[in-house]
Amino acid sequence: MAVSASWTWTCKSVRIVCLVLLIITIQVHCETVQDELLFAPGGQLNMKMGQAKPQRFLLYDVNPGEGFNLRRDVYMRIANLVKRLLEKDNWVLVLPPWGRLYHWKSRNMQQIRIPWSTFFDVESLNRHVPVIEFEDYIKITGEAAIDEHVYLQSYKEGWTDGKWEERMHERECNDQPTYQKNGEGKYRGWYWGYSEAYARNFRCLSIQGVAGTLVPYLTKNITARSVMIDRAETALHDTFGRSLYWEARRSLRFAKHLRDIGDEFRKTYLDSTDAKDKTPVLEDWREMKPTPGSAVGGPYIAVHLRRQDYARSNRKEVASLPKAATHIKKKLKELKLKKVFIATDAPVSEIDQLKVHLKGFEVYNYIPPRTVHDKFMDGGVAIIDQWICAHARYFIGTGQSTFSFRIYEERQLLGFDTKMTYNRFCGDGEPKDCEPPSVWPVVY
Ligand code: GFB
Repeated sequence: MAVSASWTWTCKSVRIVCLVLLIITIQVHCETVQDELLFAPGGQLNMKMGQAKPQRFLLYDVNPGEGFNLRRDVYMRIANLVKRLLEKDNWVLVLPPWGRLYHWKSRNMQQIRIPWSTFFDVESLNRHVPVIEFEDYIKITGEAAIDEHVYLQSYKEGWTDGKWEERMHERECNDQPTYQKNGEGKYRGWYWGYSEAYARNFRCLSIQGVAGTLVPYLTKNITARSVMIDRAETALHDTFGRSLYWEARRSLRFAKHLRDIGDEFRKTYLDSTDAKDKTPVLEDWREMKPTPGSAVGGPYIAVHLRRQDYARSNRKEVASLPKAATHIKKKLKELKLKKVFIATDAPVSEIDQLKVHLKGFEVYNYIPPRTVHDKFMDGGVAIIDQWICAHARYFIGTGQSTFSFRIYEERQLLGFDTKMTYNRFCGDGEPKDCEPPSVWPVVY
């Protein structure tokens, strides 16, 4: 690295500043070199500087039927699996592109091959475990190929003597796999919409246990460079509710561009800003540790009213629109508020009905401009809704909905009191004092 003479001379009078600048420059340079070595494309085994272990890649996918917010939960299980694997080898988590979700119904756009950066802050994820997008994986390894595709499944015979115990065995596949070997010996099937992608090998693994059960399997039984864990939801959380669980959750931040849109809506319609609401967001999640109850929230109630398949299947947790409206009005009066923000997957006709029931109050819902919807799609709009809900003074969710669960967590991470957060509508099939959602306090 060349440091010019004139630059050094100019710095004479400000030696300390120069020294600091020099150290920073060298550090940045070294980090860049390290990154280049770690992620150099070409397919050869790359070594991390000062580390003799080869680079390995963990990919994963989830049951196609699962929704956006359960998938976020599965991410946490896998991220913490990688955390444990890093104690043994030099692993990187490859983020499975988003798409083809049952609930993402907008048909005027192609919702596949979506990188995580569209929805989440990838730099924040990286502060917990090393992650890369699938597109980067292709660039680094030279092709969209996976060495080992491991399909998790349950035990055909069920639990041993009706008893649950942790266990794991390679077995014949319970069902005919949708991934099939072609004439070239490549396993083809759905790899997030990348038709060129394939696996070199495919096996089924019966498992009953937490994600960490896979550590010996991935370090001893399989030594391939890249491994994909499919149906990853089969493996449970290692540390549910404990500090490592929360670290993974805290790192799973919404993308800044989506938060900004939500913030603009709060400011324009709901008289809500971070300064007034006492909900500051620090750049690095590791430095955020708000005191529970420190957040005040904007002067509005937010609700998440899950409809669509929930309402159609007559789940007992679903409140009818008049019943939900009665609950909202009662709370608005109690908290002396006028505004309610409604996040919902309901059709416009149902939202209009709800507005009629809430006459006399100010009812808001987020309708994305065409440009926002085209760019960030149904997933992005869902996140904007969640972000606005996360900043309300009081929140009411829908029982059993993972969409609501993620809002409960988000509010805790912003410093809201659990009483202002862990609330839900009682369904028509439930008593008036139905059981509230379970509280999982953040552990730092
Ligand atoms: O997120 P999610 O897994 O939550 O699935 P549940 C619901 C999806 O519906 C979201 C849309 O990801 C959104 O695309 N959606 C729901 C919403 N509520 C809202 C909302 O308030 N605003 C916006 N913009 N979109 C589970 C599913 O859903 O329900 C399972 O994961 C299954 O696959 C089960 O269908 C019955 O946990 O509520």
